[in-house]
Amino acid sequence: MIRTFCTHRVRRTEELTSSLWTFAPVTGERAEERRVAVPSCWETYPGYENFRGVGRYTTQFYTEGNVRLVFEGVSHTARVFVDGREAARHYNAYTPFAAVVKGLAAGTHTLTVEADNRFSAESALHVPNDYMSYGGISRPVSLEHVGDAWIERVHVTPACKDGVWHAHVRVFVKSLKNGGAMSASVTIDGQTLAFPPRTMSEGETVFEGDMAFEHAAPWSPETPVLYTAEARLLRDGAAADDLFERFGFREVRVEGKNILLNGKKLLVKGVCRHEDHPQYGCALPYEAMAYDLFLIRDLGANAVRTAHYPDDERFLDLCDELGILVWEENHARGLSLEQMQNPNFEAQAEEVIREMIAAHYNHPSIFVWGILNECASDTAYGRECYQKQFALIRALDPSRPRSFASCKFKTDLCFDLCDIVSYNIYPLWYHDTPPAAYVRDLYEWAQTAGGAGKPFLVTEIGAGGIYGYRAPHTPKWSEEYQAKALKAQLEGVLSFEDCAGVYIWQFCDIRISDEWWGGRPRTMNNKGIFDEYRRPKLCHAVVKEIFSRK
Ligand code: ADA
Repeated sequence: MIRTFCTHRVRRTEELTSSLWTFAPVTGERAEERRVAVPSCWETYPGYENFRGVGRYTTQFYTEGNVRLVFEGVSHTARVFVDGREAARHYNAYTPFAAVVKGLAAGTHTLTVEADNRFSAESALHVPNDYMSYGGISRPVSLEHVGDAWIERVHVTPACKDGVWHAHVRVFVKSLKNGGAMSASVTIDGQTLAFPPRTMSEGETVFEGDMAFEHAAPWSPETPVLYTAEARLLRDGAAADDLFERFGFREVRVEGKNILLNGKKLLVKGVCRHEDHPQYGCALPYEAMAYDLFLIRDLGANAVRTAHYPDDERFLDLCDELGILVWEENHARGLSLEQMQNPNFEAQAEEVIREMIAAHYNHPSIFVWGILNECASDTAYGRECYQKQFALIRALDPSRPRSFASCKFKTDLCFDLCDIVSYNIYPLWYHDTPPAAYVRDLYEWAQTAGGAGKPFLVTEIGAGGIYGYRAPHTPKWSEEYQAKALKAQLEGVLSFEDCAGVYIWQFCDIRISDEWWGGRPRTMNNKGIFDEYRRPKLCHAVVKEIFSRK
């Protein structure tokens, strides 16, 4: 499954993830081949639990003509070959990319994907960290049969004017050559907008226009109503290609200290979640994603923060369907000034933003774009990077507010650049400070540092708890201490009238890279409400009780 809904009726597509692929290491001493399922992470193959290197995946497919191979995620650097010829390269595990191969002869062809999860000077974002950079084809792969022109993507921007919902639609068409007239149409809820024919030019052609809907039902966490935009590409009136996208009629605005969704003030009660699981690595199957979201919803949470990278599209589809709000952010965690000065950093971080917004633009559940979690926002160079990335987001999507999670406390230089001020804080864990006083102190400082009058979010708060470590004297790392700390933290933050909400760090315990400074028990991040097997800790009942309060 690539999406939780049908995306084509004309374009022939197939997932190349049904039969087993052949896997073999390229680096290291081992050489044996084995059959593996895709998507998967090689850390889940017996003997490869700690393999950091290059692995090669191979499969065959039968086709003729032009094909578009779509990779939802390869961790963390990919080289793609078709019949031995390189067809694409891509850096970053968390954003999709495609390889287009023209004019294949009828017959069976070989697809080879080399994935590399090594840390190196070339990789500015995947670095030893407090989460795991896995290796493998970690998200689905699909084979699409296309002609000389196809619909690359469809973006729908909803807006409400005088009580009437409007949809501004853009159909991005990719053409392999110049010439030939093609037209397009978009159908939403039985209404069709037809575009007149245009002569295709090699590269991208955009058809765009507006549609109005007197009786559209809005999307909200309470009523997550979704609509499908059916885009068609026509040649001489016949459908040559199509792409269906799903969206919701909703608007997000910042008004003073409030975040408004369809004019209603939001109070965020969320959790931060990594894509991590002891049985799957970061390649969680659809059912496991759904299970996580059911647990999150059962907590009484209404929001998820995708720490610290763009998530699998199927997870976002589920959030759309369940009405769970999403803070999605580009890929970065805790990069120092020196790490941000890696010559590849800016290009790699900005490319993630482009790919994240291009792919995830239509999800109504995403209400804020985040960047650069806990990076060097307290430095002049860091500020330049934040400024460029916020400008890029504004250019790609002016419809959503922008923010970043700071840990720089009273030294941050970037609160004037964002629409929402957000802090990661750990009172009662990294420092024994009363939470309510601490969050108020930071809020008041932010008012003097560019954040005046803006919404204020706590994007991380929590404490460590080792599942099964029970101790009545409530020492740190016990489940009792974690429950006690989270109670004080959540009550302290949610009682602060100028706070727009909170994300708990974090949903579940996760594996971290051994090469990081580590020092964490089990070489895991143990601040989950659940352990890595999704077993609830004592704090689960505390969180559920507090999140259920109105
Ligand atoms: C930071 C960081 C998280 C995690 C957390 C912790 O806030 O953003 O990824 O490392 O600290 O557990 O200390």
